[in-house]
Amino acid sequence: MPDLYIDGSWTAGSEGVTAPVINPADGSVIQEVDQASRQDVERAVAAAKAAFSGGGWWPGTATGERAALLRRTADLLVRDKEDIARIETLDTGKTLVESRIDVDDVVAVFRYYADLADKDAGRIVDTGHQHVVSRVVYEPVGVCALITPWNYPLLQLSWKIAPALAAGDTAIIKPSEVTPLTTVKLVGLLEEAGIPRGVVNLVLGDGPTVGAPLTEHPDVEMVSFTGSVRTGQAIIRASAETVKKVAVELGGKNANIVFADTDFETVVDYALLAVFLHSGQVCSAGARLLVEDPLHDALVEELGRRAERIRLGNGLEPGSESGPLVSEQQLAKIEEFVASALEEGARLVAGGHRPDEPELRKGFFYRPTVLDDCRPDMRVVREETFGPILTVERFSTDDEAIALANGTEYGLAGAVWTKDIGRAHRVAGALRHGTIWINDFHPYVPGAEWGGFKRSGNGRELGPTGLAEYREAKHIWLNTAPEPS
Ligand code: TXE
Repeated sequence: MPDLYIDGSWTAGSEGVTAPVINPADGSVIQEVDQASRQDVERAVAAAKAAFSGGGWWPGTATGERAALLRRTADLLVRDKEDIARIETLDTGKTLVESRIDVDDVVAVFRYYADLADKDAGRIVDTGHQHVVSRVVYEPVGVCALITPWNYPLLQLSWKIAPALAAGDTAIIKPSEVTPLTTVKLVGLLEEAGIPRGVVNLVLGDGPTVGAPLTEHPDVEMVSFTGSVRTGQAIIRASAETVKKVAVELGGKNANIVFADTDFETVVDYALLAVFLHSGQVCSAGARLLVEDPLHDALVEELGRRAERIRLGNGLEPGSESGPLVSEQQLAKIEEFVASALEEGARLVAGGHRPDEPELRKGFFYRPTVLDDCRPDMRVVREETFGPILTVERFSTDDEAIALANGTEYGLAGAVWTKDIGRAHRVAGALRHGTIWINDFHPYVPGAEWGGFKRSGNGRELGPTGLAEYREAKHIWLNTAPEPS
């Protein structure tokens, strides 16, 4: 079956181009997928526009019907969970355990927005006049381009498509060219759930050929993007031409602050999970460990010991604790980051190389790495590595910890570990991050907003704000007793 979905039909690219999708665990080709041309992008935008404005029938659909469609999609995801999780693992390299959690999370996101869709119809505003009814209502924005990355292909898409459909928007989805497979599956499930023709369209391909034309198109009203800062900046610039709404999530350089009074065993487990989940390819990865002086030496030693014991392997194999990096390009980037850190004076505590096992060397694996004696001016500390690298810095006061954690261009997430709850709240209040965990790392719920301060982006996903992004507010003023003036 062809892989593009335009105007309610599965189709190959108009130029007949395909591209291989690579299994990062062994470098093999999983399958070839159809690639969209600029002409296909045009057709997809035209279909989304027609579905939005052709008689206004998709945005005009009863909210309950749109919610029912989201619920049906969630049920289909539950039905196909194992199949989808396996494909996500093949495509991204993450372990099957992680992929199953992703599918569960996606189901929860669809159900959350199904429940929220009809909860807020707007409000009545007090005008000071008895004879005037002033209403604020929410309407869909229009045609939305949803551009997603390769680390959480299915999950990131759900954060965008579920609220967009709940709001009554129509969409063109462009997944990362590196990991398109589960997105194709999800669009198939939306079709099975009964999505009307043209409401959801899927175009596959790279940024310049498929992503950029979407961000430049005058009929696209909004772009929601998750990815790198550099591409995010290009998208914001391109969107400025036609004054589109833009919501971008651009990653982070997240501090995990550990005070000396915290429970040692617990924080070891969580610090490893914080940074090495999905081999560090997580926008909220706890890649920067900040440790209070008295705990520093013991914690670093134990983290190094435990990192060396992490079992790398193909994500489909039950014994694997951590999978490969997503691509050869990411692997090369990580090798370069470690080399630069060592040159700048970091001390290698664990990892710092590709694994020795011949079968792992076929894939894009890299040993979990711990670097001590790091400083805020080092490149490995300043920039998002998006790989299995933990950098360790030390501090001796609360203010120093706060200054270190805030001393980055990013502001997505971070954590504070202490038994002193007053100190935890003080520090959490001072951090310029979109999410703060106290004595935890990584959990999220669909009902709580997600997004970044500073260069981590603008706009929010999830929660009520994640729905509001896909709506316009309209003020309707009704004078019930007009009189000649
Ligand atoms: O990202 P890109 P890449 C960070 C992470 C990673 C780095 C590079 O540090 O190492 O980015 O990854 C599409 N117009 N994050 O190069 O380029 C592209 O096809 C429109 C953090 O893969 O940002 C893909 O669908 N679209 C991040 C998507 O943008 C364009 C997750 C993301 O790709 C485009 C991923 C253009 N001009 C990477 N150029 C996070 N925030 O979690 C590319 N794209």
